[in-house]
Amino acid sequence: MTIRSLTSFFQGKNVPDYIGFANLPNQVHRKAVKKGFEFTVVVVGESGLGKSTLIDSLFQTNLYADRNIPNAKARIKKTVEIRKQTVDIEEKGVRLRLSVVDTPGFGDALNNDKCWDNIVKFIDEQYEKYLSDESGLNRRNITDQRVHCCLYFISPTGNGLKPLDIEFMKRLDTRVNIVPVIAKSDTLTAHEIKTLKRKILDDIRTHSIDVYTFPETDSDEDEEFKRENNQLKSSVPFAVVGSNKFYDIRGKKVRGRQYPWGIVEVENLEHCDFAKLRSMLIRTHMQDLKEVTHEVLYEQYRANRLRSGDSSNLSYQRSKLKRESMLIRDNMDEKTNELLKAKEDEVCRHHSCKAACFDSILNGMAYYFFDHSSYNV
Ligand SMILES: Nc1nc2c(ncn2[C@@H]2O[C@H](COP(=O)(O)OP(=O)(O)OP(=O)(O)O)[C@@H](O)[C@H]2O)c(=O)[nH]1
Ligand SMILES: [Mg+2]
Repeated sequence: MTIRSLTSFFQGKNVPDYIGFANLPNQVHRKAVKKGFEFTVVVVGESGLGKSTLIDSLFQTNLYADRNIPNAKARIKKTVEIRKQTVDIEEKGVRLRLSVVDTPGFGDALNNDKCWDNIVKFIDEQYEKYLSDESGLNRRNITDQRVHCCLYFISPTGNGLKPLDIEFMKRLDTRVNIVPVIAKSDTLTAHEIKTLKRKILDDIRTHSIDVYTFPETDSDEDEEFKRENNQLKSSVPFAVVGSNKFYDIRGKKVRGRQYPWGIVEVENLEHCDFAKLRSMLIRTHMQDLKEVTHEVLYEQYRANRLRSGDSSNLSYQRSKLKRESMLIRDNMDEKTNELLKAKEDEVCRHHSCKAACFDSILNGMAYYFFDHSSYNV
């Protein structure tokens, strides 16, 4: 709109009888859509549990066309191997930069001692990168590569969590939102799934593992959302099935797994929780996962980092996760608070120094103009 048309808009009979700030959400929406979204998921779990297949099924992109299955010899030596792949997906004009971090081979090597090290290191590196980008000059255009969610695959054959799962999850839970899933749930009966879910939840509670907690819904939230939120909450750990094969069922192409007695449909809610997991990740809770990552987990990393001074001797302190970053700040020990206060004082000093400089420049200019005008007179 040109200045002329704007003027005529406000002078003519088109003057709106409202101020217009009700349009703010649209502005925010437009800006966010323009910028696009970034979301990173890491899949963790024993080898062969169907991680790569599930990722294919979830995001409908064949990220793993060039899959390379290690032979027995390679497995003995292999520790953890991190593979990150990024795809740009667009749906109805909204761009999503999705990154999937795969950890093939975990639990696959003969010696699984400290097999979490590389994954933990990878997650920390993303925080470290974000931290240094934040203190750089181009803060406004930071690409967020932090890991927002970890799909933790639990074996359907176990009796709850294995000791390795517990160790692994405990190391991850202060760093990333863990969403536990029961892999290959088509190998279990409905009753077995129910029992395994209960056992896993018991283990999570007994070992104080902080998995992702769904946000409480506000009382003014619409009923449909409340119902969906509760339904998703009660499905954790999600019992999933993955497949990259399609079958014709009732005239539709359907993702599924064919058995002699019939086809397990991946997206059928009566067959497994796949559709619920996808809903939660993409449609209903992606933003919350990102917020918890930024406001709770990253804040915690940052505080620990300030306390330790440098990333190499980071002493990671477990503390109960809270959604509000201010609560975390209240919980920080005195030393961290002192450090943060010192930093804030420094910033204040910097600002007042800048203001003083600015004042003196203005005064100097006033003097200069005054001087010149008096000279001219
Ligand atoms: N029964 C069943 N089999 C599955 C399922 N998902 C994948 N598989 C099969 O399990 C095997 C391993 O699947 P992958 O997706 O490669 O497993 P992964 O966890 O990525 O394995 P690594 O990359 O070695 O860690 C393949 O033969 C899949 O077809 C499932 O939901 N149910
Ligand atoms: Mg894989």
